[in-house]
Amino acid sequence: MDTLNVTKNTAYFIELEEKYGAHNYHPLPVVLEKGEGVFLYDVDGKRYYDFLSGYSAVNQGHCHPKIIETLIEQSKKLTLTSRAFYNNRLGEYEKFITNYFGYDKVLPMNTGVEGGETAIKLARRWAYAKKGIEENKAVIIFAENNFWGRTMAAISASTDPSSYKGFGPYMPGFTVVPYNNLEALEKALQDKNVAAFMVEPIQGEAGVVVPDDGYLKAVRDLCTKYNVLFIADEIQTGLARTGKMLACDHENVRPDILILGKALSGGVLPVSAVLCDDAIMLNIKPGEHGSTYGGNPLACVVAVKALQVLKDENMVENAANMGILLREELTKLNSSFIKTIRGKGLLNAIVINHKNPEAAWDLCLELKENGLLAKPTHGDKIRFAPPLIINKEQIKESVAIIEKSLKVLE
Ligand code: PXG
Repeated sequence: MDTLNVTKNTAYFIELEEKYGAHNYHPLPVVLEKGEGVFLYDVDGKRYYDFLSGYSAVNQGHCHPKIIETLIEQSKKLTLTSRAFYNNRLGEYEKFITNYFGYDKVLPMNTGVEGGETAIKLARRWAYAKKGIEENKAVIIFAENNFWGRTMAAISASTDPSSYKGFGPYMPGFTVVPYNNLEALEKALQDKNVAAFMVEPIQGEAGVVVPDDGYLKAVRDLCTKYNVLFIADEIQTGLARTGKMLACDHENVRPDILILGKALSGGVLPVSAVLCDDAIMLNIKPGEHGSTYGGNPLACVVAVKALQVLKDENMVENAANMGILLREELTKLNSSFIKTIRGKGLLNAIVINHKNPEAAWDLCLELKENGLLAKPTHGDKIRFAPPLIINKEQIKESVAIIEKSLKVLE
């Protein structure tokens, strides 16, 4: 149905994916072939504002020239050695990123979900080696509606049936408390076997759910009080996305374990990182964790450049300012079809108010027609998260596209 309105060229590529690829996604019917800054271009040359940014992997903008230049230079020299040997890029990257975020050590991985897995292994090991929890008894607490990927551990922590249903049995030792609920968290922390609480400072995939002011600070205090590790999943919220370098910076809290991914490479290759201090990190010994590609020299130089670019181009400040403007302009539309506008910095979502449950999808199709790409999440929510280099005029033009597109819901 969705492909009725597309060109022959577009239909060709969609049909290829349908025929030869697993059906584990339901993309919008647009086939992209080029990205530049805040824009994407389809195979017919049509230009779009990218309001998804690869789920916040492309904070620095598509094909950022400095990141790409770094990628090309290093890729001519050395790309992968494995961790069986040292390479001349890893140590420099480790020094750079630990200084950047203020932790003793980093453990490099690739995808975000591997970062989450790594954080949990670190927490369990710390619980046995340092906290004195009996072997195999450690408990990790998660928040309801968390999303941190698709591995068996990640779906075992999930409360979303479309993530976990039909894939059991699940990982033991996980419990879930409601998000943004300190009472429930404190109750769960009474269990002496709790090793860690792993939480997104703003829940991304759940629909950009922003907790009450003071939540993160209180989580920090509770974790300290009960000698439990605070693991912040900043894979989507981190790296300037919310108008601070980390979303935890909004409340000046420092997690015990920080997980980064996505924009750590500016959308160029999968690079994730887990940061913590020695008392936690050094419990894992040689041979006990790792990854073939983790810490490869290409990823290392790309990550350094991706982090430098965030600072050099003032993306924290721009995300904060453009986020305020975006929410103001959306509010001014005063549309009866928008129930809620929420977010921080350039991590935003609207909740659609419409009797048709397909309304958010229909609106995204219309946005695409009018030159803006966004994707619904959980039915009625649409994330608005452009690259952090977007400017005032571009925000205004984007909101004009949104205003025009909303008419499709009348
Ligand atoms: N943590 C958070 C907060 C995330 O949003 C992950 C971990 C996992 O990252 P990787 O790199 O393993 O996907 C995410 C991922 C998708 C999709 O279809 C992914 C995310 C959000 C929406 C869709 O892969 N975020």
